[in-house]
Amino acid sequence: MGFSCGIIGLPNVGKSTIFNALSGAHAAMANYPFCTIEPNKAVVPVPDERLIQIAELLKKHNPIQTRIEFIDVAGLVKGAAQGEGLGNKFLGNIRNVDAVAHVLRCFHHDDVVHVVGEIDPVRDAEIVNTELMLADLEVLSRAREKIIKLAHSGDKAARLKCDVIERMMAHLNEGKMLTSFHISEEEESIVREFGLITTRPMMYCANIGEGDDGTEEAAAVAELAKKEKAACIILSGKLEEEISELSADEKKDFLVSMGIEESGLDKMIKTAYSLLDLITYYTAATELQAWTLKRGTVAQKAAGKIHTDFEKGFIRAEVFNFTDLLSLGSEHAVREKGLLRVEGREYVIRDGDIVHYLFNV
Ligand SMILES: Nc1nc2c(ncn2[C@@H]2O[C@H](COP(=O)(O)OP(=O)(O)O)[C@@H](O)[C@H]2O)c(=O)[nH]1
Ligand SMILES: [Mg+2]
Repeated sequence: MGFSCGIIGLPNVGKSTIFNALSGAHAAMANYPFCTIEPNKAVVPVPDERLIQIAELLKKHNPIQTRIEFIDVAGLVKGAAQGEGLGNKFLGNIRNVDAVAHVLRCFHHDDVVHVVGEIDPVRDAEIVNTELMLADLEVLSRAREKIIKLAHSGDKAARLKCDVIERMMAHLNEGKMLTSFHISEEEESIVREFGLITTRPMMYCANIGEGDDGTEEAAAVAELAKKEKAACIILSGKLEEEISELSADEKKDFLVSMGIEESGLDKMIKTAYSLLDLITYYTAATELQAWTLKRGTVAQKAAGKIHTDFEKGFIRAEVFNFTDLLSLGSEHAVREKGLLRVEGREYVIRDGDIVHYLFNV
């Protein structure tokens, strides 16, 4: 399965509105082989200007974008960490995502009740983040209980584990999320097994209204994000919902008329992508298609993500990069210049590579 981003936040902040815009925009994509899996899950194509340029240069029609999954995670309320309300379900859902988009309400609207009171996104962020940290503390304290005896008896592995657990708990008790907790590579595998929520990279999504409604609040969110070194985007869920109903051409015209280059949603998708440290590369043997990889993936593994046969029978990969294609204008010119390379199974695929796999069947 691909990479996923969970949309979280207090009730009535605009999560579902943003989610609907994301899945609506997806429904409008004609050449798109995947569909919505569940009502709260949407597989969204990643906007990719390079893909459009490659399609032109290689004369390929209907290129296929790579995709990322968004999940509308319902049910976060105060007390979720104690399993209140839909708490447990919520925590279960969020443990399965790779990154988190934390929606904060900045828009004012008397008809839409705020569950806590006045519009104050920074306070809201604190409420939600506290729940997430409590949930992690809960998991860690249970894990600690399980192994503390063994650790005290001198078991080396248990002691190491216990030590990491205690340091993470201390970190959380200082009110800091685990994204800012530094761990060694050795400890990383220990940490992974707990499915901790606040280790997930997070972006804040300041949801503003129309005109200048909420811009002041959004500025406060941006400030908070800067302090926490978190990513931050500003968008209007309502507006994005309207944009998502437009055709590609209408959307372009609309954005130009607004004086903006890309929609908030496109920014959100790209930000989720960059949070996960993903790269995009391309295959063009038959269809032109973009693929997502975790940075650092080697060619043989990458091939296996397309088809297991590609991995098993891997011989070599012919590789050139988008930048060379763009500057030279054609694959032919790239070959002439000797910039098409033959690489082996250990080659680390780079962002923008265009790869042709050769394999035995
Ligand atoms: N005015 C305005 N209302 C919004 C905006 N985003 C969401 N809403 C409204 O806020 C209410 C709650 O939105 P929803 O997406 O269901 O929130 P959720 O509970 O976080 O999923 C709905 O009535 C939306 O129409 C916005 O940007 N501006
Ligand atoms: Mg909702």
